[in-house]
Amino acid sequence: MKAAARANTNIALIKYWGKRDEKLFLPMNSSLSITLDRFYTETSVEFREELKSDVFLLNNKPAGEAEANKVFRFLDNIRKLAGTKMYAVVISENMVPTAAGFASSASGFAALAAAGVKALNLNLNEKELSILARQGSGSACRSIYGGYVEWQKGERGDGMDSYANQLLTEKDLDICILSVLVESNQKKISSREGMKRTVETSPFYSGWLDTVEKDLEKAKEAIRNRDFQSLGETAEANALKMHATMLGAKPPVLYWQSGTMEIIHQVQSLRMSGIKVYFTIDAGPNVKVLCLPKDEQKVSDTLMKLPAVKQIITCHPGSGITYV
Ligand code: 2P0
Repeated sequence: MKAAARANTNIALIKYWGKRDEKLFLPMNSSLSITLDRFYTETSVEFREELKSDVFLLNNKPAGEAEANKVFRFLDNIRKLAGTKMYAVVISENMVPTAAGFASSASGFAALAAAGVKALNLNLNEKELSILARQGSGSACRSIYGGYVEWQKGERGDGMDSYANQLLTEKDLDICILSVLVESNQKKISSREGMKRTVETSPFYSGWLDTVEKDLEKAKEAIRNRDFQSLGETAEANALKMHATMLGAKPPVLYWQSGTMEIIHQVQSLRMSGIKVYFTIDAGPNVKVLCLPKDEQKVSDTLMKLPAVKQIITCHPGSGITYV
């Protein structure tokens, strides 16, 4: 009873920020992302009758307790679906370097959901797989699909209408996503903690909720029309709004470093020179810069000259789950 799957990570253009149900990972707002082609998690899951407990190896080592417990709790969800009590050996390879500035939880739980379900021969469609992956980490529900993906927040208390679906495949619209890494020694506040504190204490959070669904509609229209400028403008504004809500939290959540600002200003100045280039920022100091493939080299060379920039990794839209 063994299967293995690979899932790519994703970057949100309209951000998921805030939960209405922490246990089921139900979001306050819908979101939209691009699945990327460069960073992935590959996971094998083997259920065995004789095991007395679950085992989780991450990058060839037993995982830390906190990490392992998240995985074991997630396996409970799969066991419940299958009506089995069998324990499993989970072996995960993370090709999402921490330094790349992407969370590995999206690709991690998407790959685990896909491999676990296949190992038990459960017949889940993509929607059901997305609902399952969501319960490991919210953003994981988007990594089931390739290309451009929307996560509908849903309304129900049981989360059965909170899942992702694909808007365009990775082949339909190529854009370039530069992951621009900056120097930082900052102790990180996890996304999970950051969004919780924001929802509970920020007076600006209601402003976020007032406009995020409009941003989502604008982004979807831009994707439909292959309008890169509108997509970039909408994504950039949405990211800034998300960070603005965090600044109002108590105590404030500030992920930016001085290098983050340098990149923002350089992107703005490239734009003044006529290049269509935009940025988005997640729960960390690194910046993801969006541009058209024809401008990739110029944008990358210009940003690399900034002293605060350590490394740039160039990504494009990538595929959804694959079985290996
Ligand atoms: C996103 N982020 O939409 C947002 C934008 C970070 C900033 O999803 O608590 O690891 O596991 O559901 O998905 C990162 O948070 O949080 C995230 P949990 P997750 O991509």
